Amino acid sequence: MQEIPLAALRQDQGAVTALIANAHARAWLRECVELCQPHNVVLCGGGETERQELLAQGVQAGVFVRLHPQKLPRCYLHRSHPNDVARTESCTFICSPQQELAGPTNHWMDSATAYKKLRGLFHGCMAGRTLYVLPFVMGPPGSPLARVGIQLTDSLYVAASMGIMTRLGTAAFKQLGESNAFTRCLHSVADCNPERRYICHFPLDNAVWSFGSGYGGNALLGKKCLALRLASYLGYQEGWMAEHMLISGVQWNGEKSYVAAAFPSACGKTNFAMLVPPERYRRAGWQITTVGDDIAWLWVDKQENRLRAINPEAGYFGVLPGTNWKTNPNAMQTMAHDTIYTNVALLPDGDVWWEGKTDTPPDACLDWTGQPWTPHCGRPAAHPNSRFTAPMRNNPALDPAAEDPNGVPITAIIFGGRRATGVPLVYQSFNWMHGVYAGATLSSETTAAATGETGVVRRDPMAMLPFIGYNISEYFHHWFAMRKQMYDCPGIFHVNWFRRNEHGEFIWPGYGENLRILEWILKRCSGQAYGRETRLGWMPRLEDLNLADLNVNQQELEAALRVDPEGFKNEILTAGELFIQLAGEMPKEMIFIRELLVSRL
Ligand code: SAT
Ligand code: MN
Repeated sequence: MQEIPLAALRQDQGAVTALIANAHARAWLRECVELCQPHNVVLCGGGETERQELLAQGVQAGVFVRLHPQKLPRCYLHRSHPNDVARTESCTFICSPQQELAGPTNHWMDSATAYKKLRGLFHGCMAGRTLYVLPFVMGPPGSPLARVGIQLTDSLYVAASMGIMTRLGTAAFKQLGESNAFTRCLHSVADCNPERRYICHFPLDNAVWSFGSGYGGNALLGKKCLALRLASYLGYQEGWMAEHMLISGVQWNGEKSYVAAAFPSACGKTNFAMLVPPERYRRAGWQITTVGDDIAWLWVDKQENRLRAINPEAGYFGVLPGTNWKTNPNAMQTMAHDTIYTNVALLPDGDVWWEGKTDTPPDACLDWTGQPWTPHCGRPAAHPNSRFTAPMRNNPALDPAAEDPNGVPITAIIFGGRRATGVPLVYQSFNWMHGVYAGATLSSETTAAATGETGVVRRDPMAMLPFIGYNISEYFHHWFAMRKQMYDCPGIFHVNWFRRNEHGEFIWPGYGENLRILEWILKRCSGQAYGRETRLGWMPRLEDLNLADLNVNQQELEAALRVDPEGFKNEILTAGELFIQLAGEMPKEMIFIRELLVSRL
């Protein structure tokens, strides 16, 4: 951390040039300082010592609570403002001169109007506060897709979190050199007033202005704002893709394969990415390793014409409720040290707790807002969207290629939603085009990851509805167009772990057992498994799945593997809403596939 003297910054004296050699970055910083008028400016160079210093300052300032030093070494608790606990999609805008760029699924604001409004809000908003300058790289440095961003923020929590989630510090300036190609990320929590909360993206200016929230995707601007919304638009222009996908490595039968999977927020991406194989599989040498748990950047390499992927992030921002030593031991180990816990309960001894961490709740604790809590008080102890922020190098199952600038080759793409009824456990699309249709019509029940009602079924194309930074019909076109770059393409699959029986219980046990479905998927991709042709796609029969030692109701499972005609019809009909929304803009491939499906009814 280096303090930048304000006077020197204004006059651009040698001291500042030595700290920030890039003239574009320097000029932009000067502009933002004039606008926000912070009391002082601190440049974060990255590294462990600096992080500990930031955290210690946070403890002093009441931003962090230090947790039990032996049970949770170098771990901290942060409580966010109670009105600021999840992404707020209603305050998230794509800003451009024409609405056409944002398309029908994004909130849009005219750029000039947005800049005017935001300049008004940012004016003087950091008076008396520190502005942290956070240069960061998304992606392994040296990767053809790696991107530099610089976030200016008045939040210590954000500064400490960005140090975990991105490759923070001077490495970014090294990667950037003299170039102007960095994402300008301006952020202030201000007074955290939801009435004055704006997360504005300017795809044409490679900029994000975020005001009035300190939480997750609203505030850690490298994540959803840069790595998905802006990157998706960049990828569209440059011929690659930014997707809301985990990337896992699978060691099996002497082979190593990689899959990418898209599930909406809080539908188990982190759990799937860190899956521990069931005992029988472990004995047979199966192993799952994590490349990424939330975002994938995918491109087609020019030598082999195959789809490859990197994880642009350096850490995980994972959901806590339901996470425990049984459901996700790798996550538990990952967050055992050097982790920031947000909105969990604090135990009297300085340990933390959340619903589902243990079977029996603690007798007493402080809930996520800091209020005394007991098991029968009628409130949850942790917020349903409480999270851990941990560096990926803590993950005992980190894939050896997680830092490889050349990424990993992708064998299968998996789309999944959270659906109680109607959608079967797994099917394989007939081809890329049909797979794109399956992804584009993905639907899921809403979760606590975003504000609003939970449990409502909504269409969430490619699990990207809140993250496509441009016109969704162009986005679909781009998916179809990507196929033309590939010689051979990954198989595309659809899964639903969340189907329930008539008593409302999950039919499929999920978690580690999902590997049984993954085995069928990988074998399909290498021509080693049978698939039955159904109206929906290729599906396994019961005997095509390895169900040894698994305690599931065979009848229910069989039903979960069937395409029921009414459910199928209903899916096609309700997908029609998307077609109406996109009116004349829907790619013709989508229309043809839908006609084919209808003709199978
Ligand atoms: O967007 S967040 O980073 O807050 C989490 C998510 O919704 O996936
Ligand atoms: Mn996510």
